[in-house]
Amino acid sequence: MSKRKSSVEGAKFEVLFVGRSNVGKSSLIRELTGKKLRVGKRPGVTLKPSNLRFSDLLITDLPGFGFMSGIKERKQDIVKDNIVRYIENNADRINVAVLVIDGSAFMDVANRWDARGEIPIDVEMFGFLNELGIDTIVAVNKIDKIKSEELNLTLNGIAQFIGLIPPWQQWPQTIAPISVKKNDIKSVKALIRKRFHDAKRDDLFKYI
Ligand SMILES: Nc1nc2c(ncn2[C@@H]2O[C@H](COP(=O)(O)OP(=O)(O)O)[C@@H](O)[C@H]2O)c(=O)[nH]1
Ligand SMILES: [Mg+2]
Repeated sequence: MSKRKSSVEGAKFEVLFVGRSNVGKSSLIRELTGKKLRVGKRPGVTLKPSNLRFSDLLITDLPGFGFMSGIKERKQDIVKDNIVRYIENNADRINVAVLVIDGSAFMDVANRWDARGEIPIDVEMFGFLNELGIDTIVAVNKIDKIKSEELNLTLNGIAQFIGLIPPWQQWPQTIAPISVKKNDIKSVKALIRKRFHDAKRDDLFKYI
């Protein structure tokens, strides 16, 4: 049987989006590229990465990891294994990863895990990407849900958790507070473009 030509064939520059389910990955990709990605009926049920292709630019949306209500633990483990395998197998081609987190929920969730002596899954993922030498941007989404007087405190807490010494403003190449809902994504867009520019690929600006 003939196989459909792979959407990753010939890709030279990959931007990878990763994060828990429901943090806004697909919404962010849609807002950045103007292209709608395949979206599952139920959040997090997709097991496989979905791709967008623009010339030799590959944009990958990984399935959401972590706890998903109504989805069996066994399936969550499969998703996590698939994600880890995908990143390991493609680390050489991935120029930049965008770890999307829900800024409005992160501190509560992370503190709960921390209190149990566990490493929060977002923190684990950031460390994993770093270990593989993958340049990573942390897009802190849903800041519209954070009270303005608490924003700096929250961003400092997130920085601290992922091992970046606060204040968060010391890490302008890494931490990008955004609100896809409010259409405020310029910080992450600028950071992705910076990676294009550093790779002498300003021609990719027309896609993101
Ligand atoms: N309040 C708020 N909601 C958002 C924001 N971005 C995405 N959402 C909502 O979060 C939910 C999950 O978004 P989705 O893109 O499907 O997340 P994914 O599972 O990570 O791909 C949807 O209901 C979005 O409308 C944001 O910046 N603020
Ligand atoms: Mg999605």
